[in-house]
Amino acid sequence: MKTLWQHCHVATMAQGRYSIIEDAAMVTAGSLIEWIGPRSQAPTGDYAQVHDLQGAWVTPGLIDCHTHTVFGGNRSGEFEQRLEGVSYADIAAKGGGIASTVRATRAATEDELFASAEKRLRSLLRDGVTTVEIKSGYGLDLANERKMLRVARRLGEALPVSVRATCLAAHALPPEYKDRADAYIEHICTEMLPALAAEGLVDAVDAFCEYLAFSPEQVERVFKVAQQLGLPVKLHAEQLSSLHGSSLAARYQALSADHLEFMTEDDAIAMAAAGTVAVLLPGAFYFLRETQLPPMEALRKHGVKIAIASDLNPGTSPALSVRLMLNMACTLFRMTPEEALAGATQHAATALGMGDTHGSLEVGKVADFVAWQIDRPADLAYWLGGELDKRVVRHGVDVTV
Ligand code: DI6
Ligand code: FE
Repeated sequence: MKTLWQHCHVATMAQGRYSIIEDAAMVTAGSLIEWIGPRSQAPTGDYAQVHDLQGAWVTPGLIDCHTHTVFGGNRSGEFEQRLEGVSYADIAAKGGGIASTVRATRAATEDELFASAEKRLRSLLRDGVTTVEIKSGYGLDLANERKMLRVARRLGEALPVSVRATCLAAHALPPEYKDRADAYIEHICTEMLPALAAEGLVDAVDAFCEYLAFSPEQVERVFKVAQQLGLPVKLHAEQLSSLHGSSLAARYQALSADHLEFMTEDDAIAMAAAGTVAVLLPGAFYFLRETQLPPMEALRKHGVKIAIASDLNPGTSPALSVRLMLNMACTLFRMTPEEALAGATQHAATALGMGDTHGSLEVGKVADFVAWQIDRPADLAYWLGGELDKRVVRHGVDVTV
């Protein structure tokens, strides 16, 4: 079944550039793009449907390539306490911080986690997202990590969005392993990852490489097992200090290294050589009032692909809009609106290992796109959130919510 979409301009985002086609048309056949180009050259044919996009700007569907959408409770109470002067250390000593989200996530049923995550995910979808990555990492034992990953899979079945599920068991040390980080890593490697992978719940493996989380040596043990299981890896690296986790990630051909405020030029060289995408997370930078900027110059100079994501999580980035992240990437990191949009389309797809099928509007790729009623593509990074008038198409079907 062929469909013609016309009366629009397209920012195809091919090669991570706007790659604009003015007065364009697109032909979709089922879930794929069969033809795209100037309307005057559109193939004539017997179309089952013809859509007038009313002068919209069409872009690829937005891709949020780093989220922790599934979690129990939230930490707005801690946010308020901190602003009233209670220190982070005091909050943590009273069982707050990440530990409180682990408790709430463990206490929640799968259906409860699904219901709360669905609301957050719908916010992202209303903003034009058609693909999202969702991490585990607040369960921290086999049963609870499985519960989180099952919720991620169910969200992808229930909502019009492609979900990639990432196992982040090495996110934090669970209380029952206090002072026994190596033993927890061993448990992840011998029990959790093999079981979760065998159940088909894992598309990629992630870890938090940081002095207050896991060391590069511990992360490498997890990466080795992921490699044996045939799973690609990603890494939270260089968020608070420089441990060169991003270089370690590059050695394992990681899809991405994420955060990166404290990375060095040598890390950028290693990532460029490996094709590892730099996923920058301006929401966490903003929420933590970080002052160390990611090394934009080094990333650009060495040709590292840069993606932008929400990092949606209850502790450091309660961000429900990818477009707001595009704005922050521009204002905080001085990215151009074109770079930012590439970061939430083509480069985000590459950060999920989906770069050949998603992320740009080209013949043979999946027909996931948004027709925005805007004046120019820069509008997507310009408005601070809010709702833009638009139509969202996924797999060739209008799924506007
Ligand atoms: N980096 C972060 O910013 C979050 N996780 C991570 O690895 C924090 C998660 C939380 O505080 O709940
Ligand atoms: Fe994260």
